[in-house]
Amino acid sequence: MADYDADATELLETYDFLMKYIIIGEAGTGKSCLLHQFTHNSFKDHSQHTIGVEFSSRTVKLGEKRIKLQLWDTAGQERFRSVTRSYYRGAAGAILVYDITNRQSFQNLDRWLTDARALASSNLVVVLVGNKSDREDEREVEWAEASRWAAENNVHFLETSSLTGDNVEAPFLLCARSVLLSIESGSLDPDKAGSGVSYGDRALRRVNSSSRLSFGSLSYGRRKKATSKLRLKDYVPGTSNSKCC
Ligand SMILES: Nc1nc2c(ncn2[C@@H]2O[C@H](COP(=O)(O)OP(=O)(O)O)[C@@H](O)[C@H]2O)c(=O)[nH]1
Ligand SMILES: [Mg+2]
Repeated sequence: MADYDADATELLETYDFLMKYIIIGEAGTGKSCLLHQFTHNSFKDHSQHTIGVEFSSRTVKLGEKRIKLQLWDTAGQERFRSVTRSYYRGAAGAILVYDITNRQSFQNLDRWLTDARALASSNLVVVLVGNKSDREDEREVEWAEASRWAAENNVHFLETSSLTGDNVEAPFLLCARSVLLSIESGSLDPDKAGSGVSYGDRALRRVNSSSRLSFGSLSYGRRKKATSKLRLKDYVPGTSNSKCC
């Protein structure tokens, strides 16, 4: 009975956009725990090494838009690289994770970013995440240094703790917001194959029932140039604990 109810909910779920994200970075940085916090709202105890790639999803709301995120959690170990890289294709967003208590996981970021940019969507939005912010005493990578690297490489940056749940929603929402802004500005077309984002059934239903419709400042049928910012009243980055550029 419980399964039946779950299926019914899934069938009724509607969304405006579907976005593909990859979660990448060295093994042990907390990628699987970060995803688990985001999708289950709890810390994943006894997290095992990810074998190849694992899939999960969550629908979020940004302003009036519902966005279904397809989340591909990849193994960080070298032996899985060729498998995991094949999942990069067509990703709209990449959550690039390092461990603030492990300098090596930060030093290897260049390689991860190069791979992602080479293989994913050409409009790929990257959010750098310094995880394990709860272990301040063991910190090996300063916030300022990571922030500089992020600015030099044109990626967003923030710190999180998958253990306490601090800031874990921010990277996913920040990424979705950037992708939406790219759509709004016309630089990303969801109808184009490989863009990593597509219109959801909610959008299609609205298109069918109206010749001209609009999602806030995003309009369909006829693409108009953006004149106003998306209204993102449900997400306010830069709360007391969020460090984000
Ligand atoms: N203190 C602390 N430990 C964490 C955090 N996130 C993950 N861990 C631990 O780090 C280890 C690796 O986590 P996991 O999610 O499997 O890393 P992955 O290989 O990147 O997927 C596990 O022992 C987790 O319990 C965090 O935010 N804080
Ligand atoms: Mg993992």
